[in-house]
Amino acid sequence: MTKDTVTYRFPEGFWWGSATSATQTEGATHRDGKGKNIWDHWYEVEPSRFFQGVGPQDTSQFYERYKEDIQLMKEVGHNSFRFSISWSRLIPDGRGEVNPKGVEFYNNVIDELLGQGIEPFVNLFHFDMPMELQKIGGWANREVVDAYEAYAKTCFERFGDRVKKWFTHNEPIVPVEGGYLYDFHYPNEVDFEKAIQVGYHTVLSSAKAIRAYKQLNQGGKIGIILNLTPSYPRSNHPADLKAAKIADAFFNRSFLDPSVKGEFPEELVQILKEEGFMPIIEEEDLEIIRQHTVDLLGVNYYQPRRVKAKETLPNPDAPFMPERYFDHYAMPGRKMNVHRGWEIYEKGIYDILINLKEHYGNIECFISENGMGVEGEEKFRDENGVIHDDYRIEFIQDHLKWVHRAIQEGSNVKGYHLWTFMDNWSWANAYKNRYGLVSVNLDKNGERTIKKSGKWYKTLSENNGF
Ligand code: BGP
Repeated sequence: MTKDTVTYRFPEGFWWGSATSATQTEGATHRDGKGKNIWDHWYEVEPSRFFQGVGPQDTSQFYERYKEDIQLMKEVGHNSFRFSISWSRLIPDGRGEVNPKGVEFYNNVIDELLGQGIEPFVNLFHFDMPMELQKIGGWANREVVDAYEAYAKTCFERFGDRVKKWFTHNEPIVPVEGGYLYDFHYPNEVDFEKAIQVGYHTVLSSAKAIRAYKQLNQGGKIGIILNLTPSYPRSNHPADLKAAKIADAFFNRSFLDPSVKGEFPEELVQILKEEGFMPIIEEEDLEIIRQHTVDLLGVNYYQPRRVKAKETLPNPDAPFMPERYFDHYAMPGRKMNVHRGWEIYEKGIYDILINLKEHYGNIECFISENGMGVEGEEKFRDENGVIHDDYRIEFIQDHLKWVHRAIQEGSNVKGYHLWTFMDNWSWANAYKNRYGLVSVNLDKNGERTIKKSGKWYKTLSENNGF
């Protein structure tokens, strides 16, 4: 591909890169003073919940191999890269003493990235509550909001001279869903009332971190990363439309509205009031949330949400769930990522961007995750060790075409980060599905090899399009 053959060209300075998280890549879970987080703990008490019994200590060894990995990032054309700081590596008990080895590690990573011309995008919380704080209730306890604010401040003070793009949370709704509604994260509770309090405290913590950042005047930007799942009604029937609207309020606007507009969606507040689930809110909270909205929004997009009106009356004795107001359904004949069980609907990415343009003041944003997890990629490895993942290239292109179109129509989208740079450990799914541009061969002590998609990604970034 030469510059002349580029059909989809992106604006000058577009951010090309990928995203990872600490728990999914670092390993070294018990080394150099790191404290335990909920993943270390959950694995200790219930290893059978993890695919093939593989836990977070066996991730891709980024802690030891970060130099080699950052070199590879350069080779696959990254000009930016998002990682998260492990709260329990930096502050082992979640509050109190800072771990000098943790500071040293993140300093090294940041300096190495900058030395390679790759801008660090740093996220403060990616599902990894320090265990000492989980013991007092995690996000359900307001004290944890204060602990998080202090942790965020520590990060800005230590690293903010070089890091100019900060994110308070990644997909804050996921710990709510996983930990307090649908049982796929520790502490595995099913408790709607607590889920709402947890979600509310997370929103508040984000606003407080933004406030702390602005007070330091470090001249960078701070945002949040949200997984947005556009909510499509089955039909134009008013009952289906209403169902989709409520699902949107629960799963998208619950975090999007306070983060960008500084207020919670009225539809959601109404339901919580009617059902008696309003969280405990202290006097000055709503003003803090109103005043400290994000500069920049990260959008993670994997799949749409197909919604229809409920066809049967909800069982009044079942625990309260958002699904009391709607049902999900799978649209027959849709393209699927069969490995993950997710519908592939490329236009969803465009619909999100246009919605942000039209209803959220065209906030500056970027695609902070999008990607394809595939099981059994080893069978595509050739004799030189390269995995031929043409489906991944196609997946990225198909989404980028819609991003490109949104730009033509005035979207303020500044970049695209793939999930993910190298194959990593994916929570309870461990190494089941591979997402990387670079493969990690577990049979060869984690040997890295750039996949076909990684080589293609380099040309994408060099040509600023395809
Ligand atoms: C997002 C998370 C990532 C990552 C990705 C892929 O929700 O931010 O941490 O894991 O999804 O999903 P999974 O690993 O569940 O296949």
